[in-house]
Amino acid sequence: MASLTDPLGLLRDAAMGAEQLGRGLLGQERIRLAVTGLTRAGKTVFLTSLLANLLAAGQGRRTLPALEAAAGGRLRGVRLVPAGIESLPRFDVAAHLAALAADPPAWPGRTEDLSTLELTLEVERRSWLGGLLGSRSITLELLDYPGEWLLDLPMLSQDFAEWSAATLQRLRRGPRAEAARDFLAFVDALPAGTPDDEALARRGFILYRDALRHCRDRLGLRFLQPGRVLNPGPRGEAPILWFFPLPHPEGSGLAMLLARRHAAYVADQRDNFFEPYFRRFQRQAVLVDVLGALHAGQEAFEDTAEALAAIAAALRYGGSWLDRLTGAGVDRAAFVATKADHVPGRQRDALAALLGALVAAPQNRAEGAGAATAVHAIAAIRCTEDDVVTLEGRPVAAVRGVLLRDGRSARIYPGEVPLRPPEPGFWDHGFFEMPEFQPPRLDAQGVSGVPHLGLDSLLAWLIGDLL
Ligand SMILES: Nc1nc2c(ncn2[C@@H]2O[C@H](COP(=O)(O)OP(=O)(O)O)[C@@H](O)[C@H]2O)c(=O)[nH]1
Ligand SMILES: [Mg+2]
Repeated sequence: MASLTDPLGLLRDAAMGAEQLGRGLLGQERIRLAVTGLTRAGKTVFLTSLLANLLAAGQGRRTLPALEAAAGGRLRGVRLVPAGIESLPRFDVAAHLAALAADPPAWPGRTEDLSTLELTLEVERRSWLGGLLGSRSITLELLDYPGEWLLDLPMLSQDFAEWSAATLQRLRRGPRAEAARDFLAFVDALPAGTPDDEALARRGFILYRDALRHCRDRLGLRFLQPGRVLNPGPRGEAPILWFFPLPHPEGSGLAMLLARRHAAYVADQRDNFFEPYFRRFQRQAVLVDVLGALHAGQEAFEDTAEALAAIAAALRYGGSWLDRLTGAGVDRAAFVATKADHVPGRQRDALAALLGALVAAPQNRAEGAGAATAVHAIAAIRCTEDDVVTLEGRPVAAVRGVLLRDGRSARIYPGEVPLRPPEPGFWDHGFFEMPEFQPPRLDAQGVSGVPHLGLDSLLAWLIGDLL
């Protein structure tokens, strides 16, 4: 059994149990749940909390009541399936739980964003009179992949010239132009028919990559392509990534080299990511840091909205070439506003409403086929309690939590979450305080789960019907 000095003993026990269980599981039921979101949306924290709370529920704790209610029974056992011969990285649940169990507790470290993990769930069924109806074993397969890659979907239908034109147009707009100044100066100086020169191609790629990183890290922008430049994934940075948009994208020489790489990249994403993974998963959670986008300001918010619209369209559209990718797979997709513990109670409803407005923009409304969608506002790991502060003599709803930067408890008035995408005037008031909170410490044996807000209701909607 797990001991106090071995905070992750529970995990080891769970893995060992799964080995025995695994043998009897061939041909058993399987639920495939994919989780995505742009960098820092909260994917790693979400999966860590999901696992901690499922493992605890398997030990008899009532950590996910809405899920158990939807399943019509109790989770009797939850086990990690031990690593087999998978070619993908495994979600490092032990390291993430160890971070939360440390003193002081820390957030899970940054991850390479493509990983999988499998669990077996044993659900005990009871009739409404309380009689036991037996139990079922179900394999839950989780896939964590970077949302940035979904933004490559529109690239599948563009050739290099079309992609170059659209990308350069976006890059010349607003604050992007400043972030991309060196890159734009470089490509604008390249005449049509520039000869094929590897050093030049390399230099252009590095300038382009730096511009994308600047847009993401300093401006909070999200609609950035290609996704693997920002998030190379387990296969690392390879020559097929070394392209960038050109003002004269046609003809021979450099243009042809970049066009060949662009085509190879698009084909590679289609064959090695969209086709094999996207298609196999029935259920999809799309995590969005809506509060972070509000906090980052108008440009960042509108850009996040544009990225989200592209992702939502990809998941919902029926009858198009996208349908060939999505149609066979995802039949339920939940859009999830994360980190909702940064705002007090009523504002969490506003947060869900705002996300609903963003993903239901008219241009995304699917006709006919496509996944059923829902919006949720959750905190995978709840770090705050609701509280009240006085603002200009008036009591206003606030939250109270321990700040990561100095370990002190603070009451924070976050500002008001708008119900709809805000009017320009909204941004004048400098919305939104959003400090990093310290996560609550995981108990030493990891048996009581992790406090959350709404994780169980989300899971009930996403997979409850399959349990
Ligand atoms: N307060 C709070 N912060 C969160 C929550 N989820 C994520 N965060 C914060 O967001 C950061 C990024 O989360 P992470 O899961 O690593 O994002 P990823 O890049 O999508 O995997 C974390 O380090 C936390 O600071 C949450 O439920 N509550
Ligand atoms: Mg991560």
